[in-house]
Amino acid sequence: MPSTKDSISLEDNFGAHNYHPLPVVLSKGDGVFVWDPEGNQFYDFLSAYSAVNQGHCHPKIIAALKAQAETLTLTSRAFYNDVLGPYEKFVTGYFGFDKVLPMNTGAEAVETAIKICRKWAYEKKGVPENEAKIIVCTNNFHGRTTTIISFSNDPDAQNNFGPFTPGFIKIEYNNLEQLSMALEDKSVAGMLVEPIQGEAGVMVPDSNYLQKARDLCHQNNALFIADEIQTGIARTGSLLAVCGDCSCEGHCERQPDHYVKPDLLILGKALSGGVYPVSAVLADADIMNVIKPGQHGSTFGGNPLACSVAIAALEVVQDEHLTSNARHLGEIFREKMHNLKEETGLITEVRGRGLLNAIEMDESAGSHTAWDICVRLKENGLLAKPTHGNIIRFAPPLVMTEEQLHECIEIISKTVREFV
Ligand code: IF1
Repeated sequence: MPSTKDSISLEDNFGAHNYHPLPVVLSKGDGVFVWDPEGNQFYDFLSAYSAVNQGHCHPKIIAALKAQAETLTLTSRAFYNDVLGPYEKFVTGYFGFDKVLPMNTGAEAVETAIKICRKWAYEKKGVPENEAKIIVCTNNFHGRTTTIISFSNDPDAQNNFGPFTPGFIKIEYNNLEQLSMALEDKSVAGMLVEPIQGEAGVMVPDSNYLQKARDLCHQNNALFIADEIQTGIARTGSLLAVCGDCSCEGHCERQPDHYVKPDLLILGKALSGGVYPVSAVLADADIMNVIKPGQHGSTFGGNPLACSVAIAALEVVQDEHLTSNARHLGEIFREKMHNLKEETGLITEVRGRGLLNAIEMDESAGSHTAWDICVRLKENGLLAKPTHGNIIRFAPPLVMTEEQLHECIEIISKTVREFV
């Protein structure tokens, strides 16, 4: 296998330059650890942006992948297969919805939810054809397709990719007054929102925001669409981030008192444990049934391999109590980061829930500092990457032990102190 140097050179020479990775090459992963070609070990504190919640190469998920891969991988939806139905029963029961529309990438699932929401608006709400609007929040991240970047306010995501898809209204995140005003437009079909804005820098809304946002949507006959691609599947210390900062054992979908059940739930990433592209949109029948045969789909959507992997990935979350582990370790992590903030004066804010956390470096420290800190973290054996400018996101696999977390906290603290 190529060395670190050769791997980087090959990517530079033959790959599109659509990323600026940290200068590290990964060649092996196991649980919370990854290794480079020279055998250097690192703690993974990004988890492939929360796709590897179950840890790298989880044996149960890999076993499911191998078994299905030797049996039947893809049938297309031109025919039935004997894995999709059992998966659909499993995943709808797991999250408490009537139906699921299986897709592959997160962006495909977001596009799917947008299409379902628009179709529902025309056929159920009576919005005039081609006039449906969907409310989105500023600083959102929902993927990189042309429609999705049409409602981004990130210049890098938008510049020179026009013309853009119309039909989206931008409001401030965590601003119920603006939502209420936007909903006065009767052509509004729904609201698409991240329960916690990951890429924006792990922005956690007020505790009652999601509940009140959904209530406002329903008062105005509009759908509440939760993009849990990054926040879902135990990452934030509950099964879904729309469960809020609850203390129950994660399966809040059956506890309506605090579970803000979305009309459309979008999942991806850890739905497969990072082993295979699997995404999904879940909804109850009255909404999902607006989609009729031939109106939506994809070659790989709901393929047997994806379904087998996803069942195993979700079983691991339950069997290994990843929800409560994420909640417990997250509390420890934020407490220690708050201490580091007080000690060093370099950190202006510590944010997060469960094991989706971020530290915001003091502006005077400059955005290069966040990058430089991540380079030093790598040299000290821990991988993390800045989001926008001076914010560093910390999101380890949810299988991490408390002992390992304390070791990582020591690495992070020691490294940040070098920059005081
Ligand atoms: C990249 C960001 C994170 C997502 C939410 C939909 C999608 C994502 C909330 C689309 C994907 C990924 C994309 C990846 C890096 C990563 C990311 F930095 F881009 F913004 F996590 F914050 N909704 N997020 O977070 O899912 O189509 O990628 O499967 O594009 O670099 P996808």
